[in-house]
Amino acid sequence: MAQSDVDVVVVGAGFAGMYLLHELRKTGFSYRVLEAGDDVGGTWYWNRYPGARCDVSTTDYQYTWDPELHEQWQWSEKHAAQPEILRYAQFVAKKHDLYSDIEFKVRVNGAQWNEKTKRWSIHTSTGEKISCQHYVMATGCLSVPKEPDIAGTEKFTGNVYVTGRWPHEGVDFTGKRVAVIGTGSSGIQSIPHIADQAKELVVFQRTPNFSMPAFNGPAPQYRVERLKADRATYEREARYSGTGVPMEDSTVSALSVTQEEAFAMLEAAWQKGELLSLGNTFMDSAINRKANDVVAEFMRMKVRSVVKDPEVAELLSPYKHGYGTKRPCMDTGYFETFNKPHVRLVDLNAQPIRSITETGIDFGNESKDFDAIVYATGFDAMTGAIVNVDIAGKDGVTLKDKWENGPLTYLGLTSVGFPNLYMITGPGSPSVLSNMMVSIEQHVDWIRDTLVHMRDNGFETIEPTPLAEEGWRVHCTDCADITIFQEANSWYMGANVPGKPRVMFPYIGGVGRYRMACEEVVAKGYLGFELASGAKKQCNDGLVREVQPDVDMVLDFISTLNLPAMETMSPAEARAFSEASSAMRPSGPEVGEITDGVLQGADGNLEYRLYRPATPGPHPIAVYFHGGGWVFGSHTSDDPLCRDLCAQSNTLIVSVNYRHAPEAPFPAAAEDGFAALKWVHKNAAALGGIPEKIAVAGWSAGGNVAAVTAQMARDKGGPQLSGQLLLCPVTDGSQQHASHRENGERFILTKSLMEWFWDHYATPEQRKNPQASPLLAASLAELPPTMLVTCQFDPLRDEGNAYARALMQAGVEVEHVEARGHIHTSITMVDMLPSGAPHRREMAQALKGFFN
Ligand code: N01
Repeated sequence: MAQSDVDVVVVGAGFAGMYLLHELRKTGFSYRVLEAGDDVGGTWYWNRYPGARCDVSTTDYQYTWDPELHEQWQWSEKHAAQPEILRYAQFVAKKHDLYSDIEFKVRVNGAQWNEKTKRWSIHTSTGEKISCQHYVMATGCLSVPKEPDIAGTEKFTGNVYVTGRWPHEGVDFTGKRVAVIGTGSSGIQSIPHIADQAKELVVFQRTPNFSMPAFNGPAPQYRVERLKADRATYEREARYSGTGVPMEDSTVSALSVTQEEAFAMLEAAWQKGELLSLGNTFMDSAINRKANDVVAEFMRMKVRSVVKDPEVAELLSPYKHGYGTKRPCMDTGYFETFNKPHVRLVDLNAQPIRSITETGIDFGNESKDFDAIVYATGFDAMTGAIVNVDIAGKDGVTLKDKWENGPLTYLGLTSVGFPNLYMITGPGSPSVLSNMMVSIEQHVDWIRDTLVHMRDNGFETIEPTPLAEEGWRVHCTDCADITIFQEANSWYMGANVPGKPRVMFPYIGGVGRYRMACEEVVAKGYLGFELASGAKKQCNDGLVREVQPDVDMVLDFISTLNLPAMETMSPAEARAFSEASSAMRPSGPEVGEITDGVLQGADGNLEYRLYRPATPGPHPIAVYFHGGGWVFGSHTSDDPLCRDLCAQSNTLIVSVNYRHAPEAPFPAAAEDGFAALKWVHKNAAALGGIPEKIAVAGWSAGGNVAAVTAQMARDKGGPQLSGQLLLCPVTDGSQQHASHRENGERFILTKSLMEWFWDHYATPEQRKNPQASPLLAASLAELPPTMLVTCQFDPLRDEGNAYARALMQAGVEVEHVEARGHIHTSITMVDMLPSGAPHRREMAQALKGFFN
């Protein structure tokens, strides 16, 4: 007789449930494992349609927790077919005697949290109520087939099949007239097999999909060899990789090579026959639509090379979504199938289905009879299996209600209001964007370790805090926002199920980065969780990820370079270093014209670079001052930002090479700033600008020069400014603000580097002068309208914020943007950090606004 009161209830006996069962047994918990099917295998139990295969190589799609399996189980192919994967699951279940502890044909109908007893009550389809402390949903992400939302489905009297619920005995289509609706992975894999048997096959396609041949055969030799040589390193690489399969991250932009070169690189990846290699050819295909178009065009070229009828080839070629933004597929002979005389493609956009009828399908202005209809129409992905169970947490609130506008989880594992509930590969974790085996094992390990931790430390409950959950939602959104995934109507976005909220369901920040976040949470005493038992509580509340994801990646990359700190260099070395770094960045957008010239500074000539918009002039002018701590940088050093401002704001930018410290210390930069403004104003018409429409702009120390120049223009009788644009400006060298300490170490501009800059530029006494520290000016009244951007993780944040506040108090019109998750340098990194783009747009808008 099974216990009705256990430590843990696990729902699902796919690869996740099986491994968790093994671990619970090993760590001595009592448990019940419930499975709706009558065997193990989960997705590979249900999806038995012909041609079903895994498109991750068998070298990677297998358990790692039992090393003996690598000797005891030999895969026959690179991409294992469903029957073999199911046999593998059965083999593992037998080997570890898992069958004896799994209850098959049992569904969970409901689960309620009891706040008094601190336990879950699980209601099963057999009428049983099981009480448990912990409740784990190992129900899979693609386990609930979506209802086919097509009129008349109930009318058809012929045979109906759903790819995700395929008959165990198989189906013989020989001599039959068959319709397949849907061309996702399941359709694309099954269609060639159905075509082999059917007398006539009509494929109803709403959206063509990207697919590459599986080139099935033996497992990739180079992976086999690496595994043989050092399995531990290989597995570790997989766990910290982007997708859960070891792979070198591309450092090549698809836009930095010719189309010929790009296609040659894609061809090499194609020939490898690895889906993830193809998507990984370029560093920017997921974040830049133009880069993605290069891959998409390559894929369309491949379709054209196979499909003989050019019209059919065109219909099979995706144009409306980017490569990878809907799950790309792997096939065996899919496109070739459409060369067969008995196979027809119907484009549902031109000929929509009017209704399924008793005998067939009415579409466009045709009616066609079929013996069988196959629905390959997909799943209610990621949340379907979770919200279809009536799960009521604290105060009776159901997960379905809580997730009405999109799933809210902490780490994709847990959710506020649902203590001791865990989801394996849930929404908000890499899940379906990863090699599922790696993600499953990680979640099982995390849950096991958490349960053991709670038991060892006498905690009864664990629940995320609202702050942590909201922070994770924001982080997941930040990750998705820098990609082009949200443009597509994919099931990743919930777009395939009518009424489902449109959000990015999986975490797109990468498997390794996700794992590091989970590890950090634990290392920081379960950061963002409350652990409790009666009056005993432990809560280290906080956010595990706050820096913008692309900025974080750059910081991590830089930390691997072990670069010397700039403040340990001489000014000459620092200048050379800064120039070498600048040479490696993307150039920024095209502008109408770039010319270099010389202008009159306070003490001799200064170089300048002029960026002219492509539109007919004359244009408003922004006199721009570069960053570099008054010590390095030049009129060309902020080139990408100046181009971006010029192109987006339709403003003529004159970037000035003011004199640098220590050769020309305070007040040289300030005096040059003012002199340059006067010169540009005087020569505005000759430069193609409008003298009455002139603003100053600058970043960092250049922001300081711009702010001081604006004050000098006010105090010295003009020129009259239309505005000042200050990005992360230095405004106060007289004191240490809190952000100097808080953000003083990890974020490129460090506290000690800032001190080094000041030491070269101005003495402590000079720093009290408003021409060094504009915040200290006696009055800020009557300064021009201001756009001031400060960054959350900038040491200069607080002095920038103080300047914005002081300007407002003085009655100046101020737009103050506090850039969340950004660092001192990130907004200037044009075409490198997409998260900075919205702020650059805001700055350009502000510039435009100054002149209107
Ligand atoms: O489902 P899908 P799937 N009328 O949602 C169309 C995994 N998987 O079962 O794109 C007409 O991708 C729909 O059209 P549209 C893998 O992660 C893995 O194929 O919405 N058509 C689409 O063409 C995969 O992504 C493997 O416009 C309708 C298709 O049906 C995921 O499972 C193998 C329609 C559904 O495609 C799901 O794949 C198989 C309607 N009313 C699956 N409704 C491997 O590892 C939907 N469609 C190899």
